[in-house]
Amino acid sequence: MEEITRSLVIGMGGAGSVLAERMAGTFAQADYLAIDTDAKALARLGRIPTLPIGARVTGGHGARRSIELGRLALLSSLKDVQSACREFESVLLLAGLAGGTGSGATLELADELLQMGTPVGVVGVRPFDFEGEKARMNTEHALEQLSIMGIPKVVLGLNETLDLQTPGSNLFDSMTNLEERAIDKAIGLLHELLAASPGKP
Ligand SMILES: Nc1nc2c(ncn2[C@@H]2O[C@H](COP(=O)(O)OP(=O)(O)OP(=O)(O)O)[C@@H](O)[C@H]2O)c(=O)[nH]1
Ligand SMILES: [Mg+2]
Repeated sequence: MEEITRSLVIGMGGAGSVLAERMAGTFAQADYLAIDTDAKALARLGRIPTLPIGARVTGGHGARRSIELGRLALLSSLKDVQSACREFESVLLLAGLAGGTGSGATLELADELLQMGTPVGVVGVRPFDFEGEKARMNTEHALEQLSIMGIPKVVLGLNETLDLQTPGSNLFDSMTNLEERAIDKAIGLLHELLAASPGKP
């Protein structure tokens, strides 16, 4: 258990931040941070530290589903992000992969962590089918790039949790259900990262 305190869990973008905040409520053996291009979304969180990125690129209003804006936002705040990650032995990124921040900033940060020699993993959320083509393409691009980088990942699909059979079930239930499973997966991946970490004897 002792080693796990050297891990940082970062929620990337809106969905990632919500996930990180929920995980912080159930799993105390890691440090937490929420990173987003959307200042208002960060202000709604109460439990974990926040780091706004890319204010000059997005005006603090989010990356509007643009991978490119998400990437630029992360790069424009690189020094702040690097210093937030530096002391940790491993970093786990949580993200809704359909978002501009959840895809672009996550990819850029994962790449940066690889260059820093910090073990990094990703727990990603696939969008509902009804979110459309842009959401799907962002997600596919992010998954492809993470595979090319060789980054360990676990992906959960919102659509698969959508229960159309049971009366009274709704989107909120689907999201909540997925969030609980994502947190279990995140804890598993944290342990894997630590086992692979260079600081391990
Ligand atoms: N489980 C869960 N999924 C969410 C939530 N909010 C959004 N999502 C999913 O995550 C995807 C990405 O949305 P956001 O997290 O809002 O996007 P973002 O990463 O902030 O990116 P931009 O807003 O484009 O900068 C959405 O398409 C949904 O599929 C949430 O509260 N819980
Ligand atoms: Mg957002």
